[in-house]
Amino acid sequence: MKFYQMTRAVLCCAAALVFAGGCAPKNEPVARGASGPDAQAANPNEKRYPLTGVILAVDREHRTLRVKHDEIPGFMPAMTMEFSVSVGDAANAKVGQRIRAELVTSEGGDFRLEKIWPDDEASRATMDAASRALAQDTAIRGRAAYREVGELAPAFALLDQDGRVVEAARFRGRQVMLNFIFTRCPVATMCPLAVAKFQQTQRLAAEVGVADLELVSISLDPAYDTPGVLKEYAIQRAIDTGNYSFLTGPDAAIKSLLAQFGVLTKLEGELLNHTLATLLIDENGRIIWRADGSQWEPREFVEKMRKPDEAATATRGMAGRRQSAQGGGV
Ligand SMILES: [Cu+2]
Repeated sequence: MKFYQMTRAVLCCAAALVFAGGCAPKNEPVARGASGPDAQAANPNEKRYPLTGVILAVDREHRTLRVKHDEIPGFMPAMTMEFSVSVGDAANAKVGQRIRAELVTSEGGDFRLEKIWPDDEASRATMDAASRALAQDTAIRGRAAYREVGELAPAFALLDQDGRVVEAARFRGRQVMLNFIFTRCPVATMCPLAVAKFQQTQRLAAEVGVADLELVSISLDPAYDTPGVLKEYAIQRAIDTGNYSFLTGPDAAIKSLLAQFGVLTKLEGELLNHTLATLLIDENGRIIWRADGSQWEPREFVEKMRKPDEAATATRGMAGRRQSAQGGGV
């Protein structure tokens, strides 16, 4: 397979990464469920229109939103309507929130919204600025865009599974475990396994008393993985999102992050092939460990995390040194 050979060649000289295999069986079309976007796009009775508007009411039980939408050129004038949405989008919807989405109409007269993104001025400005800075930084770093262990992790501003803007700075003072996944990944040993291992790590870390851990999975398929899609993914897997966030955002930002974190993706027809990397970032934002491929163990990461007793020892040690330094000075 060409991509495999190419990645091996690139990786051999760039870094000792291990290509973990494609995200779909070779030479076989990806089976998409009836709810997959391609199945929807292929449905001749459905039409799609870009829509912007403001949420006026949320009915979580019936999964509907009342939205005051702007004019949809060539289809309908501005008006207030009710739309059905997914479980994740219903859970995330907030009254007064401005959104952009795709309006899907079917022959039965059903109006549904998909690909819902928060579209308020403030979040957009924060994410666009961060995305531009990140793209510029990646371009300037050029071939050195890939950040080695020991370097600082790049800054970013993305949206989490609740549709909230999350900036990298929020994780300062916390230990962060980070990877890239996508919700439609059809290969059990790739993204689904990576997420399951993050959950195991989350439990194991809590058991040994690591209280400042944040787990972060960034989508490498932002065209499909909206906050609502990530929300549903987390709900379906009963993920404790107290300290495990799923992030998505502007395509340009994701591309830069993939380059800087050394993860390769390639769309081959319907298949999104990608490598896997798992990173541990310390309280100061420095990358202290990475594992390439899918063979890492939760235990090896938890061993590398700073434990509360170590933190106390380090503080005591520092205090001790300070005292003796002061003593020496007097
Ligand atoms: Cu995958």
